[in-house]
Amino acid sequence: MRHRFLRSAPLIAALGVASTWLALAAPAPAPQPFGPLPTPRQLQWHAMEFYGFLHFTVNTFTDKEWGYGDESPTLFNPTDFDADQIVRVAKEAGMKGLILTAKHHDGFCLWPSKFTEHSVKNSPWKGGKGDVVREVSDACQRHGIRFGVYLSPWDRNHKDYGRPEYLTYYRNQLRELLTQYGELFTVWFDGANGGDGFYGGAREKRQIDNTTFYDWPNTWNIVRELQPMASMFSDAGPDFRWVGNERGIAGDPCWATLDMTQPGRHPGGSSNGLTSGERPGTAWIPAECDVSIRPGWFYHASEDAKVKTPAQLLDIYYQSVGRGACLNLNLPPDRRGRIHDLDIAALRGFRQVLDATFAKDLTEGAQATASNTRGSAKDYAPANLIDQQRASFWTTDDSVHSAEVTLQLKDSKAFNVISLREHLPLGQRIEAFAVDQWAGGQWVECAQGTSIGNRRLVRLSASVTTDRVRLRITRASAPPAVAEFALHVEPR
Ligand code: FUL
Repeated sequence: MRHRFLRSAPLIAALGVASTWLALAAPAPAPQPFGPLPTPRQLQWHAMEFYGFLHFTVNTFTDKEWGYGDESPTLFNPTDFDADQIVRVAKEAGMKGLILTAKHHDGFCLWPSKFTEHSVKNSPWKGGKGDVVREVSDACQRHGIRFGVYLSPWDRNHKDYGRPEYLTYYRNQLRELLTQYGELFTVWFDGANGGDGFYGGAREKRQIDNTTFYDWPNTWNIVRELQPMASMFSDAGPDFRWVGNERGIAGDPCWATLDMTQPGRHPGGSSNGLTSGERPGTAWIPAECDVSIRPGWFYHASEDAKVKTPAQLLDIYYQSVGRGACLNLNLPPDRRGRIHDLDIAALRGFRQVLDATFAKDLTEGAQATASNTRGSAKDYAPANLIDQQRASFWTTDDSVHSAEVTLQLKDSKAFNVISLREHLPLGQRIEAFAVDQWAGGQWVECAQGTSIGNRRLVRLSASVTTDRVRLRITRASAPPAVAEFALHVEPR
């Protein structure tokens, strides 16, 4: 309103030159947001892009993926546990945070919970005085990465699992984790549920109705109250969703929104539609791609030869982060309580290529021009696409939904990776885009795609050499708002 007021011509005339200057400098109003929008906590999560999982429990010592719940706590005895080593490895790989399985389906707690004896306090490790959650959260803080927890809803050890009393137990444990280990960036609620287990000695099958048993809305309220900036994961949100597979691969397209009125959706769950999301949707619930660096989530010596190669990890990165999702890559600590050398070597190879690729943006020093720019050219100028600032963006007048930006590069450059980002606070607006190169006196298309969202990486099969590139927004539901158009070289 204030801007419109300053723009009113008779008033400006009456106020004289100084006000005219003010009117010219006043920013043009931003476009209206479109569709469901991310919250500040989700924006923080998006900005992380790449973080890790740590699967560690009695399974590490029994060589299992799912413990039955009858494992003795004495089995948990890492010989050389080193949280600093684990966190350093994750940080050097470029991870911005780590999520620890504080309790997996077997029910064994990696912290000395007051509410059970089935924990590290009855393990020989550190004479029962150890606390893995404490050590990993402290190490994350020391090394400047974020920390989050996984607390399995399904508990094959607890006698009350399947009964209302279990919910009290689960929430008590959640409160311990939410209050004793500093600021959490996420609480990760696994969707695997019910079946046979130890259950306090009953050794039986217990089925639950996962649409009602956990009363998720009230459990989520506890997280909101105690850790308001923690983003919560479950199959269908509330803050970010499962991508529908454990291979680390997002759909193409991968929309950041879901339609929560679809049949089969319920708090904490969903049966379909998670891989690509839905557009325009009713809620901002972007995808996380979770995958292990090895076939299993827990360490098994038998999988030492099956650690994913740097090339496989890169493929995953481009198909997760590069499709607007976050990548949650699992690193399983071994029986020493450290990340194995083979995993470290793979991560190093992967990181080296990413660093070499993204260290330099070839659009530096380019001249950007647009077919349309909203309001004063300065506020929403196409130059904002190449200023390396996430907060600034190029956008168009309200009536313009398809538009293009041309970059005249400083000189001829060869590139094979294109990076695009939308300005997320205004919602996911773009539905299709294309990129052209200037070749032999004409524009030649070199890439096209659909969803952009937090990030779209286009990996070209062959490198393109040109001094002029063009981004065309070919379909959008609102004036496009683009924060980044960058060009990189992946060494191959
Ligand atoms: C699944 C679990 O059953 C696996 O053990 C693992 O924790 C994976 C991340 O989620 O649902």
